[in-house]
Amino acid sequence: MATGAAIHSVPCSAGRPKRSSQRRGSAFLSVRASSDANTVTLLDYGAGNVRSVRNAIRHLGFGIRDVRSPEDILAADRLVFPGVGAFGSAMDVLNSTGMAAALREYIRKDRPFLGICLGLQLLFDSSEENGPVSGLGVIPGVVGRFDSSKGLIVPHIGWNALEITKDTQLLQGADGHHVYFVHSYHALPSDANRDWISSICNYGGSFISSISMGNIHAVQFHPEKSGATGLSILKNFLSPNSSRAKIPARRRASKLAKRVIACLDVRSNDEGDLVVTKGDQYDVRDDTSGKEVRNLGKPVDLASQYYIDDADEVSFLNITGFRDFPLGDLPMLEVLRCASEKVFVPLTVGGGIRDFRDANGRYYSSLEVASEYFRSGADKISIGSDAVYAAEAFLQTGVKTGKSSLEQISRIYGSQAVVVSIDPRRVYVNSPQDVPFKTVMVSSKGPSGEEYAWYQCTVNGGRDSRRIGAYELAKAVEELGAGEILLNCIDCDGQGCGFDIDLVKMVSDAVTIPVIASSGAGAVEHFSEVFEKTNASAALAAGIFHRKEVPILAVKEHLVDAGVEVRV
Ligand code: 1PR
Repeated sequence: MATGAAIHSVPCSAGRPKRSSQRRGSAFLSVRASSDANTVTLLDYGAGNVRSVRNAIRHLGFGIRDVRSPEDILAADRLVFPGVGAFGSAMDVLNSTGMAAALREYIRKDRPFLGICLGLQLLFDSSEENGPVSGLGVIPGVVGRFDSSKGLIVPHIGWNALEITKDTQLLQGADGHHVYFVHSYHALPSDANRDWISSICNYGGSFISSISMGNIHAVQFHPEKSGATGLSILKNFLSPNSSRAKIPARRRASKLAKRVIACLDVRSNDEGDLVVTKGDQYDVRDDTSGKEVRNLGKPVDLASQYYIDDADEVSFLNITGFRDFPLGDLPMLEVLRCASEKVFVPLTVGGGIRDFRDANGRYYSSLEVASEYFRSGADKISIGSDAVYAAEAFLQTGVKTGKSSLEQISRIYGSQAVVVSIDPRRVYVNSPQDVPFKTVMVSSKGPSGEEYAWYQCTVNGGRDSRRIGAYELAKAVEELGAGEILLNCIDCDGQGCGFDIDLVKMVSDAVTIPVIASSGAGAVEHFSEVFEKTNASAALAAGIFHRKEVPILAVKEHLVDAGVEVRV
């Protein structure tokens, strides 16, 4: 554990702001006053995408001033610090630019501060992430990894209800509400930091979900991605009023909520317009003589509606990305930009993430493609075909080259930002010995009475089958750095007969990363069935939501009645 940098100072005027005299007393750097009450200062040290935070601040009617130098930190009236990336590299940047010292000084003076995610962790003494690595040393304690040895799924991705432990205005109205987390590390509560803790959450035990002391606040969750609750927490920070949250008399135990995800398959129709479409077993063309691409609506309008309807996440799949070049698909990037200004829950984007050479011979790496998706507003990217090739190579050689799109993107953006989308097709067999792939005993026998099946992976939107099973692929991509699996099933897609429970159970039992069950939802009961019978962390649907056959709220109400914890 680091000791050198530890300052452990409670902000000098916790709860008693004395701004002007404190500023006069600063021996650190000269400070210029900033005046605009509707402008917030943002510390973005360039390690990753903070577009969502910017969008949320702007959505709440505030302007943003970016920190360019340590002096800008000291001059801030209100500072938001959304930490991104790994703990060690963030501290390297903060130390080498002089911003670490400015942050300590700003916090020591009890100036309004809101840290987000890594912006909370960096306040502590040290982190075990690739470490120990010293932090800012404002709060005593250590940041440790969630323990996955007993089957806990890490990263912790999803919605947990806040249990408020301290009277703080920041969390006013948020007690018992679900907020969105994405992290593998968390600050460990101890006697030494107890006074700082303002809320805790339960994930394999209690962990610190927020701290507050005077004007210093930090949250482990992402308020910018936590729907209306998150926006109101951000607003409490940006324009505080005098009322305080009451500590509730009775506490509820809460666990990670199961997620309900709305998915939009997007492609250009024959007129060249980008539309939301939906296939039957991946065939998106109507059964009419014209065989036109089904058009179920405009991508941004539908995504915004699903946000309002309480979807826990929205996914865009650019389903012709495998043959088109995504960076040439400017409408898709524009869709993402517009959607991210209106959707304050996580946005995932997939399709076409691979290395590419354009007509002029210019080479683009898959990392560049993913980076453009992130810059345009994606919180996570999803890789389909290219992940299959990477898994095949890994299983063949046993060597992780570090060069696949999956490995590179996960190394730079973190595994929590990388979803692998699997498109398997069921293949019936008489006996597990018939194939060198993992089989399951199927709930309904095959056409010739077969009792077993394996799930053969495909690429290019189901067009080409590969010699690898969904089970083998899932385990391999977990090894290669995937943070989550989107598990489709071509046989069930668009059929409305329920998720393929055999498949979802097999895969979700095999990996320790979250699995999103997809394909086949036709009724609310299909959602409770998949959560009761498998270890899926989320369930995704498309057709029933697009056609307005089943509202998202009806799914959630049904899940609550069935005793499944969800965000409502
Ligand atoms: O291979 O990296 O370019 O990624 C392509 C992505 O596009 C993959 O994620 C692949 O799943 C997706 N995709 C390709 N072709 C299609 C198609 O439908 N023709 N869509 C396609 C896959 C499946 C689900 C669907 C669920 C739920 N869509 O996402 O939304 O099955 O549907 P339902 O609730 O209506 O049953 P790459």
